[in-house]
Amino acid sequence: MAQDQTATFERHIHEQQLSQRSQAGGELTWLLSGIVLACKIIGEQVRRLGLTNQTGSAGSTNVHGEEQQSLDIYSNQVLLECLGSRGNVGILASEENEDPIVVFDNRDDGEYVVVFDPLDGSSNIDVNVSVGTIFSIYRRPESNGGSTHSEVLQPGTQQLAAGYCLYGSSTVMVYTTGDGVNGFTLDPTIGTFLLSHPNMKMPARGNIYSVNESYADSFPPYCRRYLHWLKSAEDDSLYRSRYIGSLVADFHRTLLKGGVFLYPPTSFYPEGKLRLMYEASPIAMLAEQAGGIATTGEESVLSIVPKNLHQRVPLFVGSPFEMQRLQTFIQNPLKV
Ligand code: P6P
Repeated sequence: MAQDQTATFERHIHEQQLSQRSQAGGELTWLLSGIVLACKIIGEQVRRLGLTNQTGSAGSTNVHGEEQQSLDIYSNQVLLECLGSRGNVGILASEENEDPIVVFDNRDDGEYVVVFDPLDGSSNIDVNVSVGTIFSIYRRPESNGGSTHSEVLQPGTQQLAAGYCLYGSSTVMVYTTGDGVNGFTLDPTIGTFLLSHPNMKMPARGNIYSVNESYADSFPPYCRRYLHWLKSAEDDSLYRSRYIGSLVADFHRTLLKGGVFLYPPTSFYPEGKLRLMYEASPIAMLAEQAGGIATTGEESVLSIVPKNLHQRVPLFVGSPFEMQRLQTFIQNPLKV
């Protein structure tokens, strides 16, 4: 099928804004185009990593005590610059920065809050494994006299848009503004994201489960029993295991193929490892917009009001069949 080179990401956003008759007008479109620009720049560096001086550790640690890769810092700077210069972003909050960054004090100028993980999975970058940028966009609340943090700490249900850019065998941008999920593949010959995955829907059931089984002994009992069910052939639905260790890549496969991705509580991460605001919430919005389900095992991810910017949560996300089966193990931990 000859690719329609006019089916660009920018055109799609514009048409969605028109169809949603959202008050945002072109503002959200302009903001999202800033994310597209940043991801193109980051993607170019990812593609050339072995040829640049961006490989390896930056010799520093981030707010989580995790070793920062040089490309983490570079990617963060690119997003701060591309979004900070859009003129309509009030606050930027990044996995790489301890506190949110106020771009405009005056709310009339910066009506949006953007939360992002500039390069998720970057510990894999030196071995050429797919990594990604994850973003989430909120409206900046009216002045409530509270702190900047209070303006950022909104539940996932308040997201205006969410998405990721996966730097994999191809560079794919997947996003939602609450009206379905669409995917775009970067055509490097023209430097443009073109519509390649219209109206993405997660299969009702899959045959892949994705979890780091090295921690299985410390998973909660319901989770160990669920894992046993996944691994025991039942009504011919033998599940295969796939785990990349890069959330964007593991979720993208789950979105396309169905099944389940899980990062349960462990002894090392009793609250779960993944961060609510810039990993779990945007992924949960995408999953639910595509017909999937996303929970912490106890509650819907999107309903959680964050306590702090870097709050961690467990994440179970996948097809309705596998997620409803998980629920039976949670509700009857000793019976199934
Ligand atoms: P583990 C990457 O560091 C990340 O935050 C996610 O992208 C990924 O899903 C998870 O951690 C992998 O964690 O403990 O399996 O290495």
